[in-house]
Amino acid sequence: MTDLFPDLFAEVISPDPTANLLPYDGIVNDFGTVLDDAEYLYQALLQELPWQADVVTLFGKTHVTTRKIVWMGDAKRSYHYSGHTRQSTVWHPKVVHIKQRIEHRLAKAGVATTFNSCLLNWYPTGMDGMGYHADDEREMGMNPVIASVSLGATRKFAFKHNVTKETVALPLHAGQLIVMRGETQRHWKHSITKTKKVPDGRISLTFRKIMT
Ligand SMILES: O=C(O)CCC(=O)C(=O)O
Repeated sequence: MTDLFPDLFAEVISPDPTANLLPYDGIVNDFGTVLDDAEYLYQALLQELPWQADVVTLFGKTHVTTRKIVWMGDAKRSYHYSGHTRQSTVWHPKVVHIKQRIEHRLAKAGVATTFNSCLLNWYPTGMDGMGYHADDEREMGMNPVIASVSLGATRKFAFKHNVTKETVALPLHAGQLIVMRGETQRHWKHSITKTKKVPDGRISLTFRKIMT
């Protein structure tokens, strides 16, 4: 395993957003801390959003997760993953504001894109995670650009290559932005690994562009 930041709780100090964290078959860029109001946003989104349990079907078995989600986006969009279709709720103004800040940051780095949906995940403690999966649904097109922003507790984000099984992991801190793009979803799976060491909650916002 390539552990890019061996100390999970070390501060990420101005990483180079042009550097590719993956060794091959995809692109992941780390923009470091881009939200300086992450603590405020964590509390606000926790209180203000209609969090619901997620339903995941794997190998024919359906599970209700302790992780909670909100799927937000432009009107009348639906999105299919893990065997289930979700309808988006209307944009929350604070999420729209985060989206605009992320799009602006990406444009400055030459990754010009706009997002029309966002999956928010709330992990109440470190014992809530998300297993290895790829965001490779047809609705997102061939090589989707997915921007992921973290709020709350630091958690480990791990990638595993489909064929070589090589892994790459990095901690995601409050306010940090990473972007997955290129062929990443075709060749790598990603996960939020569970841990007993993190008692606190975390929210991730993954901004995507769904094709009509
Ligand atoms: O919580 C995260 O950072 C990962 C979320 C994720 O993998 C997803 O929404 O597909």
